[in-house]
Amino acid sequence: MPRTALRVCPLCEATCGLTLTVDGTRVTGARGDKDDVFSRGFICPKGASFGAADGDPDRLTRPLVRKNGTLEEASWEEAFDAVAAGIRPVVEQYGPHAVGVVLGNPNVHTMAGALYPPLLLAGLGTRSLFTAGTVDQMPKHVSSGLLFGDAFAIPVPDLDRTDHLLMLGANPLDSNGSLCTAPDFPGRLKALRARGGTLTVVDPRRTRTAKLADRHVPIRPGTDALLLAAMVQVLFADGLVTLGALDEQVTGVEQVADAVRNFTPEAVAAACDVPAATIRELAHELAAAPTAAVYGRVGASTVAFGTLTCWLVDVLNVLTGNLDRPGGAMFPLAATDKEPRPAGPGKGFALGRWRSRASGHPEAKGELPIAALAEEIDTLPRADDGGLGTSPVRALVCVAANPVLSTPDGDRLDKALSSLDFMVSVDPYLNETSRHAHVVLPPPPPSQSAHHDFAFNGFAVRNQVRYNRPAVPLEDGRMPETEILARLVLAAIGMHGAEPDAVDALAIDRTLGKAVADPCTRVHGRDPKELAAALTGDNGPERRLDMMLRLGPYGDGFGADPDGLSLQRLLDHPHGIDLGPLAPRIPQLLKTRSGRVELLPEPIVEDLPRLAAALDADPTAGLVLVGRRHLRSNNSWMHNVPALMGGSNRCTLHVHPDDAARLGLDDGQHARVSAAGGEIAVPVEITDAVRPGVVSLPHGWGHDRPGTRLSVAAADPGANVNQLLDGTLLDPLSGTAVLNGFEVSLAPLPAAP
Ligand SMILES: Nc1nc2c(c(=O)[nH]1)N[C@H]1C(S)=C(S)[C@@H](COP(=O)(O)OP(=O)(O)OC[C@H]3O[C@@H](n4cnc5c(=O)[nH]c(N)nc54)[C@H](O)[C@@H]3O)O[C@H]1N2
Ligand SMILES: Nc1nc2c(c(=O)[nH]1)N[C@H]1C(S)=C(S)[C@@H](COP(=O)(O)OP(=O)(O)OC[C@H]3O[C@@H](n4cnc5c(=O)[nH]c(N)nc54)[C@H](O)[C@@H]3O)O[C@H]1N2
Ligand code: SF4
Ligand SMILES: [Mo]
Repeated sequence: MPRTALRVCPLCEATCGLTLTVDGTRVTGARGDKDDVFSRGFICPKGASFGAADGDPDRLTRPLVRKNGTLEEASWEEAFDAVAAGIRPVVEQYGPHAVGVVLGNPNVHTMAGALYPPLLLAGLGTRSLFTAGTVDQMPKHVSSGLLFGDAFAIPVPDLDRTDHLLMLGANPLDSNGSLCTAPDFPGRLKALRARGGTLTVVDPRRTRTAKLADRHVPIRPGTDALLLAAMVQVLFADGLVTLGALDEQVTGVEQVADAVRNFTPEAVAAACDVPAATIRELAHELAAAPTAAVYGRVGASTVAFGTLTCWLVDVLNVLTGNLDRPGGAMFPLAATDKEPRPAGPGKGFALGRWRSRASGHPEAKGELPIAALAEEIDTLPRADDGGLGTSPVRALVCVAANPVLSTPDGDRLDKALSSLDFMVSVDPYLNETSRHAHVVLPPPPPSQSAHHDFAFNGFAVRNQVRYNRPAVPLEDGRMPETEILARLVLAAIGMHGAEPDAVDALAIDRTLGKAVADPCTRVHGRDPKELAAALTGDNGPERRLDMMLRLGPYGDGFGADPDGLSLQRLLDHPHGIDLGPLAPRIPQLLKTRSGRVELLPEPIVEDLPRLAAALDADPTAGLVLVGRRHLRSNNSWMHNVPALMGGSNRCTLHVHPDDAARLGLDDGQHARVSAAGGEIAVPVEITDAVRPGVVSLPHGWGHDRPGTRLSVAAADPGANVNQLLDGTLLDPLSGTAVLNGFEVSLAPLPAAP
């Protein structure tokens, strides 16, 4: 008899609650859970294919261990023996930084990815950390670190209450939203317009989101920082600045006025290809709206001025009185966040505490640019010590990441990975990256994993909390990903063979020890052993969730508030618990040294001359490339689900009709695209949805490398757009790769015979 089970969808950031139909151990259907407190029944085509993605026959079921050069199925015991034997000698001979750790996007979609990587990094003591953040949102972390003293204090548009949304470089109708967790983003945008609000979309492409907007500004790629700086200039010049409730909370306002003085609308118009009058209107509309939010995402982040753009987004929110007020840009408060502390000065945010070995890139938020991963492996360190020792990276722990496709110059990375002394991948697939590993540890499919959104609740447009136990019992021979990572931590830190529960017990001891010693918590002065004994849950990860919930802002405080949250309360509410609309959090959340919002931080001052220089560049030179996402795709790893492939989900190059005519390209014909990192051949799709001078190609394709097990994806491999990049183009403050707005050249290829 089929039964149903609830599961929050892990396939994008919207976190929709799903009702799964389960037949035995197979998920045979998925529909939106109409009782879910947050998503209220919404589902998209990807969520509807949950069963197909979950049950993909190409998913690995057993660990793989390299023997005589080939990957063979092995027992878990053998696999972890090989991990310990691979990593420890590297640490002992070359030091901890010789072990690199790569964390990919799905870590923010799993409990394991939230709970164990911090312990792995601390236990190893390595500074060689590379994550998907530096091909994504790192500029936002840096800007928030500088403005608010906390890299995770990222404001989200208060989508359900705002009167005006200015969106740059985001296409939530296809991506379902990012750093703004909102199930049914499209419906929420339609509701904004239905209540009389306005939506402006700035994007070089006329996206599905742009089509929904009141105004679409088809900006020249890479120039948003100029546009936003000019809007700030207009606010000052036209007397439109108002800080509202933040009046006493912000430093550096006058200094910002000085810094943007020369970025007038007239000065930036040619570079942005946006009329000066339009820029003035955008600024006036923003200032005049009863409430408004400025929001920028991937197209405002993975660009040459990524950090400046992200900073200007929040400068505009501050200067129009919209930061931290209902209807503006607000800070969520997740159930597992720390209990709020009294306001006051904090430690601030530092950049560049160490530098990469080969090129001397400064760290940001403890990370090195993932675009520099290959050179950190294949190049000997420079003589001067950036703080990483004298050895290149010789061993790699890769969790839920596919950098061969998702980061610049996969061909070079391919070679570098194959030269490592040791590599372990925690990945359900044998793919372009994991094929280089000496050991592959496959997590079970999502239906067999418990779920809680540690990451996305911190970016959600409404505070709420949900927890699902596994929808399907763990198959024989499988290991939960939480246990895989706990055992990996033990193997990496020289405790191979200890019980994985020891890792959770250690985390619990540390957290409770800190909490009872902290006079600002409700458990101050209590006995940590007594608190640990009071934790409930069937396993280590559940006990840790229980602890975080109970210590958190809505928690029961271990008895202080009997109605507060605990694991048991979540289990009693399978459709989740609503924790209310977002509420103002300034000044409490600020952790800058001044205890204020520091509107013009020094690193920004130092980067502004680079922006000024962009005013003089010849904007009409050459073609530039931008990315795009498709509703039925997800980065590099969902091209293996037949139900999601085909139709318009294809790896084609969008070219404007004027450019196609100029270059002699026909629709469907193949073109050669060349840039600094290499060249690829792709079919052309002529469309006026891209502006002239811009071509667009999706990422995550290029599934034609040997040695993978991706039968569906390999049949229609597409080409890897990131092969066009050589890894040297970075936003200097955040180390984030420039994936949008880089120059390419195009040539027609003869039709295939
Ligand atoms: N040109 C260009 N490049 C881009 C982008 C772009 O817009 N343009 N976007 C960038 C962005 S925003 C991102 S986030 C990165 C993503 O970069 P990555 O994180 O490197 O790439 P993904 O394709 O998300 O690959 C995730 C890996 O996790 C595995 N996986 C899936 N589910 C699980 C799981 O439950 N557990 C584990 N352990 N593994 C799992 C998959 O098999 C896959 O190998 O790509 C970036 N690359
Ligand atoms: N269906 C689907 N959903 C996804 C993903 C996926 O691969 N597929 N990936 C997930 C991930 S990891 C992330 S990070 C999010 C990303 O979510 P979004 O940020 O919404 O992602 P994109 O759809 O890449 O939108 C970026 C937009 O920026 C535009 N753009 C490019 N360059 C510029 C520029 O210089 N200026 C401006 N103003 N715009 C520019 C592009 O044309 C594109 O429309 O999506 C997530 N959801
Ligand atoms: S919008 Fe995202 S979370 Fe919701 S069903 Fe679709 S893929 Fe899943
Ligand atoms: Mo991302």
